[in-house]
Amino acid sequence: QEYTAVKMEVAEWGAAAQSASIPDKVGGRKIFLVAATLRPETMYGQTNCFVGPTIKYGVFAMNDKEAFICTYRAARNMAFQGITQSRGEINQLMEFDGSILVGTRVKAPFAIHPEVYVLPMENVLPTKGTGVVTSVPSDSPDDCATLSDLAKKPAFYGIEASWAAIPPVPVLSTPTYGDLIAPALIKSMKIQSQKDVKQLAEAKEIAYKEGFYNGVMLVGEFKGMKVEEAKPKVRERMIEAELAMAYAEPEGLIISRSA
Ligand code: ZZB
Repeated sequence: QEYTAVKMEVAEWGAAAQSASIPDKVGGRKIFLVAATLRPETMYGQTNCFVGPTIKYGVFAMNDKEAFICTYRAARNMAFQGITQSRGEINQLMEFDGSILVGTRVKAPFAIHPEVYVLPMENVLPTKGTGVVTSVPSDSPDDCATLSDLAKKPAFYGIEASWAAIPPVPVLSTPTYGDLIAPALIKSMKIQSQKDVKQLAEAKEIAYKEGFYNGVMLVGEFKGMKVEEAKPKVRERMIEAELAMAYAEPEGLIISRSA
């Protein structure tokens, strides 16, 4: 899979990170949560960022100026994809559980909400992407369902209610589902929570296909353009701005490099 890895710079650590004395910079390096996405064109609609509270994350030096927060597995992949200063070198500076990151505010590249909160998600897979997921509830049924769980029981999830109360931002429109495809699917498929994984997988398939083949951009530089065309352009813009980079999972890397 060829992902876009989006750099979300830490703007302010949450209470848990502050009590754990996580520094603002490590060895002079800025710190970024790095989220792997297949939908760069939806980044305008980010409302928060998700981590798995029980997943282990590291802080990895990429070069003298930047450190990334992601899983060890992702850092190792990055080390072989020209993202670290020297090939194959993994320089881990810290390690903690995702729960430490909850409540931190991060910068969300290209988003209409320039800063968003890090929140917990039960279904984050440690074996996919970077283990950090940027959340777009307008177009991702998983994100939409998780946010509604969090909004219902903020104390249970250890968050402030307001962090999960940001309404989905319309990013693209499809003829069948309108401006907010994920909430529309959640409603029509009667999905109750993030635990409804089977229906959510089905809803995700529909949202991917509808958005890609029939979607038209509602916001941003490529407003009015078909999603199919806008997608690589938004990605290119983010990469040019050094707010993102290409990131592939191992199988994909080998195939794309030898092809
Ligand atoms: C933002 C976004 C906006 C995403 C959207 C999807 C959608 P897939 O298809 O299963 O490969 N993701 C990334 N890493 C993880 C992880 N470790 N655990 C759980 N979810 C993860 O999934 C790729 C998508 O799953 C990624 O793209 C990311 O969410 C999430 F509007 O980033 B996406 C219809 C989906 N729409």
